[in-house]
Amino acid sequence: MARKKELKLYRNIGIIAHIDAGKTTTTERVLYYTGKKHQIIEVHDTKDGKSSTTTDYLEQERQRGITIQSAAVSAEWKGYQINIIDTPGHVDFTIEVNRSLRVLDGAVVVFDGVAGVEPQTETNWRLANQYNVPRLCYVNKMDRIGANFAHCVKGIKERLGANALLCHVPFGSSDEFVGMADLVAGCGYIWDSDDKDAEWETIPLDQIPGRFKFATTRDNDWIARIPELRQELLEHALAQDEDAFLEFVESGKFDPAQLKQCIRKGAISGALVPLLCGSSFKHKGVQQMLDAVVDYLPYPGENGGISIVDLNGTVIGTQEVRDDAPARALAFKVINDQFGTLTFVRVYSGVIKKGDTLLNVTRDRKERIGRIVEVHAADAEDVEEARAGDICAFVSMKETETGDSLSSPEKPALLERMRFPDPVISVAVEPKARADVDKLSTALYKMVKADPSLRLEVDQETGQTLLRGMGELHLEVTIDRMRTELGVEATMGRPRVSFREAFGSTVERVYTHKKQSGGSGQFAEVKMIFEPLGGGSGIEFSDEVVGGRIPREFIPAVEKAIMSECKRGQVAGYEVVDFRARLLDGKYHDVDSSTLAFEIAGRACFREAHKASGPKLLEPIMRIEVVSEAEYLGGIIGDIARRRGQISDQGQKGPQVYVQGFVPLSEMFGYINFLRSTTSGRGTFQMEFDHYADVPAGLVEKLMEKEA
Ligand SMILES: Nc1nc2c(ncn2[C@@H]2O[C@H](COP(=O)(O)OP(=O)(O)OP(=O)(O)O)[C@@H](O)[C@H]2O)c(=O)[nH]1
Ligand SMILES: [Mg+2]
Repeated sequence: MARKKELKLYRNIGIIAHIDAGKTTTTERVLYYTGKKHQIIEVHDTKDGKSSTTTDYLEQERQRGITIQSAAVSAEWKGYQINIIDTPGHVDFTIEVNRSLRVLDGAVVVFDGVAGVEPQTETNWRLANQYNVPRLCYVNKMDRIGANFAHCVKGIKERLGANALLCHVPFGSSDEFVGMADLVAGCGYIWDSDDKDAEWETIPLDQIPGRFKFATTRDNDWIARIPELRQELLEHALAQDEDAFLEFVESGKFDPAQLKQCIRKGAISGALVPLLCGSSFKHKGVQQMLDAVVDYLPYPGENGGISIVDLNGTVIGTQEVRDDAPARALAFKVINDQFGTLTFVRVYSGVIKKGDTLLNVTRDRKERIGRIVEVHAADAEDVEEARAGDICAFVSMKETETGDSLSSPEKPALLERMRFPDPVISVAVEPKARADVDKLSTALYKMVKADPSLRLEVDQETGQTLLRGMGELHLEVTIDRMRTELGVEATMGRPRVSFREAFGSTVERVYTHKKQSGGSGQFAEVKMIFEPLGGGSGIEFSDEVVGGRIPREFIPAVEKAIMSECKRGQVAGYEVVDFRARLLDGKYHDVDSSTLAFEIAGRACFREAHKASGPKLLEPIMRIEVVSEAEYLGGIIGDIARRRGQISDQGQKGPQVYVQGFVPLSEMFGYINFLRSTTSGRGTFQMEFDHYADVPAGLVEKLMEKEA
């Protein structure tokens, strides 16, 4: 079977933004204007549980009016197939943005026209930088009272560091917003109403000034600046092509098709970020945004292929996006729903057919592809094959997990891995009914498998099952989804901070394990050095034994002992991280030495060394941003200091002020109550994990008491 549609006619894009910017609302409009859907559902009308937007179909999403998991939809626009992933904006669900960006070719970053750049937009922007994803900015909600285009543009340039290319200029703001000037096409669009089927009138640039007299100077100034901004756009964009630029400077002439090519080139390389405006809710600017997706965002592979890495993660090559190449795909999401296990993949090269066998290169396991489906939010449609550039799902895979590489067995290749955030909060989870213990652990296992930002652990002391995640909402939603999707009810304890431990200094230790009891004895001796490493560097084990002083077969036992013993540190039983364990030397006995004896020696050596190193307790430090009225600033800053926080930045944000800083998570529980009472309910805040830092020595005991 030949390709149904040329690769150049595809766009795989994500919609990313801070919470509530209007991503889902925009996606609903896209589905309506592309003819996929005949009715628009509003996010705030789904609480009754009777209706749902296409992408927010989970019960938890409808009730809360927020997106929790990313959902894919596809639509046709002017002959192009546009696959869209609507992502959540809440910080607890960052993993969904992370994995979507990893496999998408472009992104539309949505802004609330009043709030401008918000903390989660910054986080998502950084993620898009990391994965090298070209993007467009769409300043939404221009119809809201207080919408301020200038403030948004400034934030995009200054806080995100984007080389924004102003393609649109709004006509008015709040209830006067009626359309925009299109500086690329050189015309203006004016809608005749807020209705979803309203038509727009296209007028030439020179007629625009005569049409409007807005209530604010700010809005009128934008109209007055249109000729100057058009000139700026032309120069800025044509600079992407030296010849076109020179011709323009000399003669003032340019080819409109070439202008678009220039913007496309700049957008794909990341040199330019086209900036548009609109109001999805009031049905203005969505079609223009779709045109820009087609015009300026890349087709699969246009921005280069995918990196191939070796076992250490070092890049050793690139795979171009082509059908006539070995099959290569990346699994980026696993969900359990009414269809069974669905493994979402992005196919980078080759053609994968129903019935094919692929190699899971990450796990060195063969997987047969029984069924392939194209997923449209809550629905799935069977297809015969998946090709380079496609995003689809394989049904009932057994071995494959998020982040795994799938490849043709003849030409295996490992694709660049995904990076996952560290969970920082944990809760103890118990079944509601005693008899459900086994059901609960199966259900938890399924949830954790589907969400790499969750971890499951058993508290060694209390025997409790601990679920770790990104935040309180994340854990609550997980427990609730277990009830609605898997029918298992559980209760959750109080959320607790995920502390960690580290070595305080480098320690060398010899440990001899010797036991003589009746028959055969046990003997093993290890000499090891433990060195603390910098934050986030993980755990390394190096075998430096020479001359067979410990036989080869016993060395893995020592490594295993360290890797498992480090789960429980000596300060308060938290995981020990960021160290190198070097096995230097040892002794063995022909008869009495065994794997078990070496494991025991390894464990004891670790414990003693950790204790002797002056071990440290580490705590998660959160990056926070508080936004409120200026009059409360003093109170907010003073309180951050009392919570052992540090201010990193503060300034004006539209009519409000913002304060950014770093505060230990253990001091942040219940912060919302403080903020509400201090600011009469007008302040808001956002926080996300930033790094782990040492707990000051004098505080360890106090913190541990609080935890207990
Ligand atoms: N006034 C106005 N309101 C809008 C606009 N777009 C979205 N909204 C409203 O803003 C609220 C949030 O919209 P959503 O589309 O759910 O926002 P989101 O970005 O998907 O939010 P999360 O998925 O939770 O991050 C809803 O009540 C929308 O009706 C707009 O253009 N103008
Ligand atoms: Mg949403």
